[in-house]
Amino acid sequence: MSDILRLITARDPNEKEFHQAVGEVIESVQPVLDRIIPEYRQNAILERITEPERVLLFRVPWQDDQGQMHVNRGYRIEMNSALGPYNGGLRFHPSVTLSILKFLSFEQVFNNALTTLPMGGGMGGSDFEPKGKSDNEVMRFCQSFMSELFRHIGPDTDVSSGDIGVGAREIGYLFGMYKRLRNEFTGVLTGKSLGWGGSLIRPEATGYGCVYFASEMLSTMNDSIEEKTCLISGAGNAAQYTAEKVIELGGKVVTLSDSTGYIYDEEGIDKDKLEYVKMIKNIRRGRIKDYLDKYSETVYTEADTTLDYNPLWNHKADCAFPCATQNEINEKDARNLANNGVKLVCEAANMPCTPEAVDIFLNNKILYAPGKAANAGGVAVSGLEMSQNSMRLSWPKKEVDSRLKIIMKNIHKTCLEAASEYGQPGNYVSGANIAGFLKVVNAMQDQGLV
Ligand code: NDP
Ligand code: 2IT
Repeated sequence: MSDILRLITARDPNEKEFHQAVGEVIESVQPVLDRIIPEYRQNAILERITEPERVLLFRVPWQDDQGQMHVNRGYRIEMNSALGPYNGGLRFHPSVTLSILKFLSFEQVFNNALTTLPMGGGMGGSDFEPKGKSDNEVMRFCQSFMSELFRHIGPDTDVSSGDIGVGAREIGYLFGMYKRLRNEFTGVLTGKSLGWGGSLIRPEATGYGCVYFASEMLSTMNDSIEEKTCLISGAGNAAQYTAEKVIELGGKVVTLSDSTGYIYDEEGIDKDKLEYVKMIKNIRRGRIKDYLDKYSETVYTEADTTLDYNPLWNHKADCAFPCATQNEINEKDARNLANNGVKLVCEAANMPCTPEAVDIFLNNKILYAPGKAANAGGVAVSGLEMSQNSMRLSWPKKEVDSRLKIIMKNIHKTCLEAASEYGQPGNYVSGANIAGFLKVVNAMQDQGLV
C-alpha cells in the first residue's frame, strides 16, 4: 500500500469508496511521481490533493405532507479549487455518505480538469430519498437544503448541478430558494430549465458525450457504433441519453434497468420505445418494469441481491455502458462481459466498475474508458451553461452540441497521448488519471501552499 493510502485509511478507516477512488489514481500516476519525487514530496501534493479544501455537513429538517417532521443530512464537499470555482453535482439518494461524496468530488476534480474548462471539483447531496415523495415534499426538502447551502456557494465560488435523484425539478426548487435568499439571479446552479437560464444539450450531455467518447475509441480500430448491440444499465438521465445517441448512430440497445430490475428487449429499444421509457421515468416517475405494459414481449428480471453477479451483464453484446451507480460491475460481471464477446466498456456512471473488473477488461484488451474521461460531457456542458449565464445569452443547440463533440474528442486524444508518454499506450485509465492529475498539480504548484 502506498504511503498516502496508508495515511488516508488510518485517518478515515470507513471511507472505502474514497479509498478505492484514490487508490486507482495513485496507482496510475506512479510513473509521473517517479519523475518528480522530490518536488511532490516537498510540496505535500498527494496529502493536499486527497484532503478536501472544505467539508460542509448540515442538518436538513423538512416536513412531509402529513405534517411529520424529518431530518436528513446535507453535504457539500469542496474538494479542489486549483482550476476554478468548485463544480459538481448534487446527489439525493439514501446511500449517500461522506465517503461516497468524497469519492465523487475527488473524481470530479480530474473529470473537470480533462474538460479544459475553468472548473475546480466538488460534490454534494443528501441521504434524502426523492422516490415516492410528492412534488411539495421534494420542494420543502430542497428549500430547507438550500437555506443552509446558500451561504457557502456562489457563481464564482461553488456551482452545483444534478446527479442521482437530482434533475430539473430539484434544480428548479433549489434555484428558487437561492434566488430568494440572495436576491440575485446568477448561474449558481446548472442543469436549469431552458426557459430561465438552462443550456440546450445539458440534459443530453452526459449520455451523448459518453457515446461520442465510445465512437472515438472505436474509430482507433476503424470501427463504429453502427450495428453494435449495446447493454445499458440505469434508466435515468445518463442512461436515457446514452441510449438515444447509440440508437441515432445505428446501434441496438437491448437493456435498461433501475434498482428494482432490468428489461431485456431482444428486438432493440428503438426511438419510440425510448420515448416511452422517458415518459415512465421522467413524467410518471415510475419503474422500468412499466415498459412491459406496452411492450409485453420484453423479458423483465427482478433485481436479486442474493446473486453475486448482475444478469444484465450476461447477454451477448458488443458494447456495455454502465449508467447507474458505483461498483455495479464486479469481477464476475466483467468475466461474463468478456465471455459474451464485449469489445468496449464505456462508463457514463462514476466508478461503476470495481478494480478487479477493470483489470479483467485491461487484460482482455477490451476498450475500456473510465467515467472520469467518458462522462465528462455532463460537467463540460455545465461549464458551457456557466459561460452562457455570465454572458447573459444562450447558444443554439448545434453550437453546444458541436462544442461538446470537440471537448470529448480532445479528452480522448489527451488520454491517449498521456498514456503513451508514460509507457501505457492504449490505457485510458492511466491516460485520464495522468492528464487530469498533471493539470491540477501544476496549477497547485503555481498557486503556492494554499
Ligand atoms: P438518475 O437519478 O437520473 O438515474 C439513476 C439510475 O440509476 C436510476 O435508474 C436508478 O434506479 C439507478 N440507480 C441509482 N442508484 C442505484 C443503486 N444503488 N442500485 C441500483 N440502481 C441504482 O441519475 P443519473 O442518470 O444522473 O446518474 C447515473 C450515474 O451517472 C451516476 O453514477 C452519476 O454520478 C453519473 N453521472 C451523472 C451525470 C449527470 O449529469 N446527471 C454526469 C456524470 C455522471 P432507481 O430509480 O431505482 O433508483
Ligand atoms: O458526476 C458528474 O459529473 C455530475 N454529476 C455532473 C456535474 C456537473 O456539474 O454538471
